[in-house]
Amino acid sequence: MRSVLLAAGFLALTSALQCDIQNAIERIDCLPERNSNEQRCHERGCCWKTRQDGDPHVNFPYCFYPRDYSGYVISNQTQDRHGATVYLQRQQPSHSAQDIGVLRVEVRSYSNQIVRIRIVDPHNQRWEPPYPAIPPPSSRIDSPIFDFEITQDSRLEVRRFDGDQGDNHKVKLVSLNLGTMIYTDRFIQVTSLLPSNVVYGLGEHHGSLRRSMDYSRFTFYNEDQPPVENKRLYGTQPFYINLESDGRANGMWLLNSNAMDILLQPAPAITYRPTGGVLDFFIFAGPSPADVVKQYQDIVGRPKMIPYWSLGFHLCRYGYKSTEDTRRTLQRNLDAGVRIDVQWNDIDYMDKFNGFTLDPENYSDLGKLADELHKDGRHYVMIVDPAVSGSETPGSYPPYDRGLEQNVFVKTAKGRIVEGRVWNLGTSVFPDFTHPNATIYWTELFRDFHKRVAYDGAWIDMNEPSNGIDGHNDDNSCRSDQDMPYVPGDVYLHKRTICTSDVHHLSSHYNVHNLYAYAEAISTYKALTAVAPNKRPFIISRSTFSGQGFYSGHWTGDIYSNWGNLKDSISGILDFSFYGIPMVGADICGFLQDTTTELCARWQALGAFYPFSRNHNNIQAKDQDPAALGETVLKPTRNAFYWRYKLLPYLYTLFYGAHMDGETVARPLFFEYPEDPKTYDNDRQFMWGRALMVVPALFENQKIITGYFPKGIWYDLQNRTGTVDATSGGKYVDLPADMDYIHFFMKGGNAVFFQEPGNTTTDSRKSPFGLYVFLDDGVASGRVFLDDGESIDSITSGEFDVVHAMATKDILVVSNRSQMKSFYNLDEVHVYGIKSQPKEIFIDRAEFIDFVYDEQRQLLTMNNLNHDMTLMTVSFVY
Ligand code: MIG
Repeated sequence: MRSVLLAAGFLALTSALQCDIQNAIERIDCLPERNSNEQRCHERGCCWKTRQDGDPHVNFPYCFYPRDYSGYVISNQTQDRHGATVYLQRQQPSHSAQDIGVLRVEVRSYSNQIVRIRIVDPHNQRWEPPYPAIPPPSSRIDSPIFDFEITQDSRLEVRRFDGDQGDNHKVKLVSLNLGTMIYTDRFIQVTSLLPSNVVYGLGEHHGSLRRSMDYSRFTFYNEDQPPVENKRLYGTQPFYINLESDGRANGMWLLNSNAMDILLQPAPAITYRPTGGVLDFFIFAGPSPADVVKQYQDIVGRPKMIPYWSLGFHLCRYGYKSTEDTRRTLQRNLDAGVRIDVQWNDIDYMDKFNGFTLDPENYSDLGKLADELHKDGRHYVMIVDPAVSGSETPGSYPPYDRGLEQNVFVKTAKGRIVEGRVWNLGTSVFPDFTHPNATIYWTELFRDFHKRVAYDGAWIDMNEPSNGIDGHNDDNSCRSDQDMPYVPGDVYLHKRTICTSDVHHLSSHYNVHNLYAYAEAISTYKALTAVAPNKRPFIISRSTFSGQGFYSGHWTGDIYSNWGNLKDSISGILDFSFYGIPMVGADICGFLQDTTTELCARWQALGAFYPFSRNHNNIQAKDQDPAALGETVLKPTRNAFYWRYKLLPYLYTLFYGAHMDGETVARPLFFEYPEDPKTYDNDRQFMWGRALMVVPALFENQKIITGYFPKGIWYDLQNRTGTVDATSGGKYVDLPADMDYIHFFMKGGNAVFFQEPGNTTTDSRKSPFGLYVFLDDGVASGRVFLDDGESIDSITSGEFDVVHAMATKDILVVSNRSQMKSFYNLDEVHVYGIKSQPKEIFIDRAEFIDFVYDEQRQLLTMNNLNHDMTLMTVSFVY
């Protein structure tokens, strides 16, 4: 690696502080703990300036580091081909807590596009998360697109070469300020400058997709909290994407599982404040947003393949009264022409809300429902909560008895089993999924329960872990924030969960809290594989940690049935695309409170385009399954889901791209058009891959949707408004906000395979294939991934096909690069953007006559091809 290391040396402390930081927005907080005041500030050797009249920013720190502050200085450094090791020595105390006097900074190239920077205590092993498993550095680092430097003022900079503008032009992607860093046992702070103020990620946090830089604070300590802005939520994803002024992108991930705050300020800068662990940064040099996300997943892992059926529509609610009530609800929707693939049950099915039991009165026949669903080509999923009852008669409740025998419950610092209160009527105890016996224990429970109800997947809820009380049932000795110099988000850490002092096999709850769901997802994945060997596990988890997409999908939790949450569901979903968790959805029609007919009509239509598409509802809320709300909701539901089901071969292929290459499935417009600033704030529309853009109605009483169409040609597959021609540049177009359908457009340049939908995905899979070709400037291409849709090993064992389509206005070739594993029938082709009617069409040199040309739509349709998808050549003669 090319690098320059300049010794900062031990700078003499100047007597006059250099407080003249011209731009207030660049000030770094010197007193981030509570009770900032002038005296404490000066004790720290820092500058104090309060807010001036007319200052536009409210939240900037009054106490900030002088320009020449050298808390840590460089004492020693070595470098080799792949990086550098730098020792830092504390020069003046931070006064935050006991400083760690010597630190080691390890800078390592991880690939040609990835750098890792670790800042550790060389004398003490500090806590580091075991998940996700980090791969070793790439063995071929031959042409890194970045270098790094430690500047005279102790900044560690990572810079990307800008190929176009010559080798000397470099963009500073990261600039970590080591001089002002605070590094104590339970509080760390470090600030880095950002190349621009366009930042995404840092989930799980509610609100707009693009993050505010106005001294915004993001708190990470997984909590069961309905999604609202500025609160810590279910998951921890400390990864950001930064979009630079020319549309290039970079990103950074902090591998740290401790409670933390991350702050954005308008400098633009980012500040990390973890309360433990080490600093372990991965920097992704892009240069496209999609590259950044791929590089991130090279480190944290890519999602496993999902079962095909899980792309169907899922129906759920909290509050079905019985198996029969569940069945009736399903049936009324099927009768109304709603396509449903998966029926779910919430905690209602349990006996006394105890996991792995059945309510003997109302749900004893649940197994029958699962069997009926299977007979009809449908699937069944139910909720599983991690905590099990700790108050049953010994010998009567295996989840507790077996857990005791296998010693898998979380303990207090004094060695007793932690008793909290979740759903169980008495106490609840928490499996410790970091314990070596946990997976065996969990698998046994899953196996036994599967004998009673042949479920097909697991919905893992309450895994923050959530607790109805703060801390423990039997004592209030849980003073989690007492010895913390800094409390992230100013909220005590045992709120709605167990105590930080509680003990897991791997470490204290303080350290592993944010990993609880990740660990549970691993055990659940393994349990499901044991229950149904070689079937892809289907898991939807509320809580998440970085890299969890490898094991599970996610839904965005207890959102409200209101218009704001309908709109924000888009950013909620796109956000998880960034994290390598593409199987994500929001509760369609909203969870908390009553929905309305209009809201639910819009939401069903939008939800048809969530990667994970489930209508779910709270027990107190009125029914919101489409049939319960009548034709206003049913019409858009039938329409939107017709298209979803028809285009599933395309959606599924996007999941293949996610699994193989870390591509996103649902993605924001700026992923496809990073050079178009009009896309940066657009979180009202989104795309499926590069070919389909959804332009939904999101507001009450909406009559017009002003859609943004980036440069290119956009075909209207539904033939509602016609083609939008934006070939000469991106433009806004007003669309009618009709209630009975949702707008989506297909981007010219793509070829998209489809299947005429049956009632279920199982049925649809039997239909012949069709192909849409959307020409842009006379060309288009695309592919489809084909396999049995459920075997874990279909890719590793080679039991799959990838069929490609390449088209110009003169020729269309459908081909498969290797031996076809199965027979697939291509029966229809629709070519959009053919400017004049071909005189003749030949397929594999034989004349083909069953075609029609629609001049107005410039659409050529070929029917009854009945051709296999191994190789087909179509020529259009004009
Ligand atoms: O304390 O199982 O987010 O989807 O319906 C609430 C009942 C527990 C929270 C989940 C929600 C689910 C509910 N659960």
